Amino acid sequence: MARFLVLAVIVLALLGAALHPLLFVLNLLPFDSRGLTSVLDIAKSFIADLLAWGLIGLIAAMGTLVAFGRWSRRRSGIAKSSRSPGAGSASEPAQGRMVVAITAYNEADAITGVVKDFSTQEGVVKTIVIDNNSEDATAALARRAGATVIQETRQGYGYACLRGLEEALKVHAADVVVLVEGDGTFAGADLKKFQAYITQADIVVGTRVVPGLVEPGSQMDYFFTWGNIAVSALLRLRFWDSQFLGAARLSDVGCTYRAIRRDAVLRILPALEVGQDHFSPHMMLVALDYGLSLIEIPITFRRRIGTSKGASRSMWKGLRVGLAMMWHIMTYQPRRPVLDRGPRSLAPPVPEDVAAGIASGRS
Ligand SMILES: Nc1nc2c(ncn2[C@@H]2O[C@H](COP(=O)(O)OP(=O)(O)OP(=O)(O)O)[C@@H](O)[C@H]2O)c(=O)[nH]1
Ligand SMILES: [Mg+2]
Repeated sequence: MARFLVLAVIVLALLGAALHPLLFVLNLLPFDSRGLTSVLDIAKSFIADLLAWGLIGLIAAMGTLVAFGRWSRRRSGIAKSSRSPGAGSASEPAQGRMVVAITAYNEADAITGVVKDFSTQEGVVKTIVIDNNSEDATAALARRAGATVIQETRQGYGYACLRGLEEALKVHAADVVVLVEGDGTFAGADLKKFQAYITQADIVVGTRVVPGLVEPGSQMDYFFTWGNIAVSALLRLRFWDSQFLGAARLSDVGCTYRAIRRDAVLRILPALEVGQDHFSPHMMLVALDYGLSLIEIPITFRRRIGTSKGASRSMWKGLRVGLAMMWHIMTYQPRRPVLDRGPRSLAPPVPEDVAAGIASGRS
């Protein structure tokens, strides 16, 4: 309900904004357009009034929610609360032993450096390269650099990621699966950040829209930065949470660099089905649908080595991928089996001594 309300507000605001230049142009026309302009003027005022009253209503509703939240918290008493953070957690905190799955399609220029960078990081037990029908020396170079190379013949970024997840599950020594691209855009050193946060969530995804962490000349220009922020907002609307403005705090839906707990991969893998370029938001949708906890962390993002095969091949391709993502988010049908609908998994349980401290009022 809240989701549709917000969408309606966005559409009305866009419509209202479009009426201004339209009326301006109509007034300049050499023929008499007074009939039409007066109707449009009324529509413009109506939308402005509606939005103004909507804003006042929103502020009133927010005030009520804040007051009600405070009142009910005081009434029930936090110390008596039986629900500690993580009560619904589906899994044990991960130990941080990682298998890294690298997707690669004609990445001969970059793959040696990427494999060496990731395989030498602390906690990495295995590095796999998913070779997606490369015609260059990607596979041979990856093997020589020390990776296990798997051939995925179904062409597509999503198929390469899916195969990466499947192959990673075969590595039983690892309890965390990391997905990454073979184009040199991501840094192995950032694995430490994923390792730190994967103890607190089922899935940790990188965000590339953090000022200061994005190398000039990388894929993240104005178009991709704003586009990812806008599509993330749509995804937050799709899985809405009134308090946090979305079930996950997301700003970048297209980042491949992500860590997933092994048990979380086992849960969502059967439901993952997108083989093309909009796989990344698809995986987020399925994860949120299945009640997994998903957090986003800032990562460094570098200029790619070699030529692009994805969204940044051209403006047109970027637009097509963006529209496919938006369409998928809007039309996604929840697929979590009814029997699986347990509580949303949160952070790992609070240690008993800390919980006892909270209960006795110690901070
Ligand atoms: N686009 C695309 N990428 C594939 C495919 N198979 C494997 N990949 C790999 O998946 C990753 C994503 O493709 P990229 O070309 O980096 O696309 P992008 O990240 O949107 O844009 P840039 O990094 O700026 O080029 C790369 O590591 C590719 O080598 C495929 O069929 N299509
Ligand atoms: Mg890339």
